[in-house]
Amino acid sequence: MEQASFKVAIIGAGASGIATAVNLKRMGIPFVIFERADDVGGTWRDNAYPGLACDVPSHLYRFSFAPNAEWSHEYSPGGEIHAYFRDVAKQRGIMEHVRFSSEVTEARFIGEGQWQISTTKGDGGLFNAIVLATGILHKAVLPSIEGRDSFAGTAFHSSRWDRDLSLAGKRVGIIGTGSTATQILPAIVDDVASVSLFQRTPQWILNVPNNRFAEEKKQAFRTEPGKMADLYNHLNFVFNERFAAALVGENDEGLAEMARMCRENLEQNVHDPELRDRLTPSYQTGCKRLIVSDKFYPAIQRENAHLVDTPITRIEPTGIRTEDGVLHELDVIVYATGFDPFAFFRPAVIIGRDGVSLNERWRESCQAYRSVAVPEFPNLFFVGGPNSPIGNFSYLRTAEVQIGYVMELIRRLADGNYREVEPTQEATDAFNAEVEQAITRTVWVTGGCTSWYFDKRGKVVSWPWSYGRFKADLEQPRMEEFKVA
Ligand code: N01
Repeated sequence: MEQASFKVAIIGAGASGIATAVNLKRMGIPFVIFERADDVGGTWRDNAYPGLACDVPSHLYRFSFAPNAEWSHEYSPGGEIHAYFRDVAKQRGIMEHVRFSSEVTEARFIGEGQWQISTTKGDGGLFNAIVLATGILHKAVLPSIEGRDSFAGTAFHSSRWDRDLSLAGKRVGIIGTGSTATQILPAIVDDVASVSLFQRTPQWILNVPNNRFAEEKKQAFRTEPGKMADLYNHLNFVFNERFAAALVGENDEGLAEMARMCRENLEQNVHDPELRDRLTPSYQTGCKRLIVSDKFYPAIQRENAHLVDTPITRIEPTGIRTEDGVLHELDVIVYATGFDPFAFFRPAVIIGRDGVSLNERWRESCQAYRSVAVPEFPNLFFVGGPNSPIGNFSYLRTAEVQIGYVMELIRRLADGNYREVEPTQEATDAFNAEVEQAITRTVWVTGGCTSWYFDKRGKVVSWPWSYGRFKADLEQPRMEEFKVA
């Protein structure tokens, strides 16, 4: 028997919030989305740096329920992905459910299966369940380098790119060598007077061109949607089952092949042996998130591009000084220094049963039950929660699998089967113990690098098994591992 007033709050109108909303709408369950910004799109709204593109193929990086024949490239530019999410939200009638510019400051469990939500706009209220769809890479990290605030030029984090900024004729410094920096550098090298890349650790790079889709190909996708479905399934297999399996120790041949391809890319495309040496990582391929680019090596070899691998000493008003005493004079500094993937819903405050604070509980380590729920926080669910497969599968597939599972629990709540549902502490501990053991076999741990996958305890927090296991684990809730009331 459905409860007449049952209502769900979704926090965040990025990809996972939109997909959650589409599912709730399909099920006829009322919901509201709280979004702190004034537009949907999450990370694809926030990031606007030159060269921004997805490193997951376009025909996989889309919702399973919303194929798109119009992608311009094999790997979509960021602006196109943002437009896609906006279109899906509009076409599926999601926009009218979004409370824009309304940041959730607190969610408090008040008993009787109810949560009280407070927002900056004062438009919160009571809800029976919450889905936290707050994204993974939204809290920018600036490096703690001495003198950072003394720089007299323009400086900003890569995710805060000013779309009106012109870099023409400027001397630009980029700190970092992750996916972001390796996309920015080739995109600006033609415009700037010079670009210096401050590298602390080199990266393995797979040479993958990003071709345009010919009009005939798009037309074929439009007229025969089955072709898009086949491609989606094929890419899902290659990416989630082959590539991801290689990272977690279940496809050693695949890992060796990836390593060979990256080394070949370096050897064939970086011509000066000294530069090649400086660009050669000392850790195993796949340890850090693999970079796909056919543009980075050509760009870093351009005359006005400089690789600076002497450690940074400090930032001064006119530039960056390195340990060899050299001052690299700059007009602009771009911090491509990544994100804090453990911020989750924060800075909001979440208070569960008996006043227990999730912020406190997750101070050192964020632990959840199968990436989607936490004991003592009834009816509170995560999409992209702790131990989500962050370094391996396509995030949209990950989110959809988690949403399917969460929907099953929400359906039971909405049907009145129970008023409250939360995982048991025993099941949560058992899951986390299993993760801790399994993660030691993954290349993220054995590969000899550090990365943003490590938490404060120095432990990698990702999904240490195959995509098959992820799907199987989240196929159906095992109700014996939950407490219900
Ligand atoms: O950040 P990162 P990102 N001094 O954390 C360096 C996704 N993404 O924004 O390796 C000097 O990877 C740091 O050095 P080190 C994707 O999942 C996706 O590039 O720690 N350097 C590193 O080189 C990706 O993995 C797309 O030694 C400092 C860099 O900063 C994730 O976002 C596109 C430093 C940070 O690299 C994050 O990528 C872009 C310091 N004090 C991003 N501090 C897609 O295509 C940090 N660094 C979908």
